Amino acid sequence: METPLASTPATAPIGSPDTTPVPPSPGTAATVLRVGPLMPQLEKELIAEFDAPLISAVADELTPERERELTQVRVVVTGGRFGVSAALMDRLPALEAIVNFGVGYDTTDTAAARERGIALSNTPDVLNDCVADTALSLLLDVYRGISASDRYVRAGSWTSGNFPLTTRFTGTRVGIVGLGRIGSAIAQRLQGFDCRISYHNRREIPGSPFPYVDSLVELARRSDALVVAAAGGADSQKLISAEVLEALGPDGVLVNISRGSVVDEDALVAALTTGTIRGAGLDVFADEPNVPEELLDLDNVVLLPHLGSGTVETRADMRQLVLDNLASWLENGTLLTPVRL
Ligand code: 8YV
Repeated sequence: METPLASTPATAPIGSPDTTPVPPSPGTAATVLRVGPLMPQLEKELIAEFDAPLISAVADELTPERERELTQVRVVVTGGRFGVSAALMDRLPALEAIVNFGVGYDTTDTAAARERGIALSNTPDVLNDCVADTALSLLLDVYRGISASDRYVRAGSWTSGNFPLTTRFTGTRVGIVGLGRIGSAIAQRLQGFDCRISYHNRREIPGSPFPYVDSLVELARRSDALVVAAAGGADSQKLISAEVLEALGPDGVLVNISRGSVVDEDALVAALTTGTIRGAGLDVFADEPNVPEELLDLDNVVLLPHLGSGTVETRADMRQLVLDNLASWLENGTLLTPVRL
């Protein structure tokens, strides 16, 4: 049974008369705003505890009453898919903190938040394992044709002949783009497959056991598979370009578990359809939940509906971290897992 918001140690004192925190008192309607929709259990708890209203990330048309309510909002709880734009921040004059469900916060305008002194938290670490497991699943699937051969069996094709031979994954050269928390969890798993790992980051990581390659094109050239684990946002926009895909080459495989925006999706579609690279495993897309039409019929691509962190256990941990960040902010104005803005 999941711990309800009200019984966690960090949240228990909220709203209790003898521990009155920073005014206006937490628990007042519209102190907390949901920008979502969010995970249903989290929604339930935010409604029960804070009577938190919900708006969409765009929130173009709101009733005057709702607009008035927004002027009292101190904390927004949102998810990586929605975030808080500068325009929405403008409608929230009392906003102090944004609590993001998910490690990625590229949908929130961090420059606007910084300027206004608005704090931001995310949910790092608790999802490393599941996202890394997803990256490995994609690699194995693309190399060994797991999804494609499943389709083959279901279509009754096995009775007319064997599925074509696939390619060995163990021992491949894997380039990790973004050796952060998730990238490191991926590297740890790849070692179990005797992969030769190297990585590209903005900067070399002192003491890393893996060779650093300071040019992404060069990393692609030296790798059989590239795994994208870099954070999304303006800095990483279309990092995986036509040139990088060209360097990866006709035997190369691309796996992306970070953000669709990190890959030039048009270039990727072209590379997959013309054989510039051999295959791809994608958990994320530029315009989710819309997936480029051209990819749907390709057998050399595995397409997942952004399920990297989507296990019962990890989502429960993410939800708890969101609630703990929220409680901490309302109690003492600090976040447990703040993002450095
Ligand atoms: C979630 C994610 O699916 O953490 C992230 O950045 O992309 C995923 O874990 C997403 O954040 C849910 O909104």
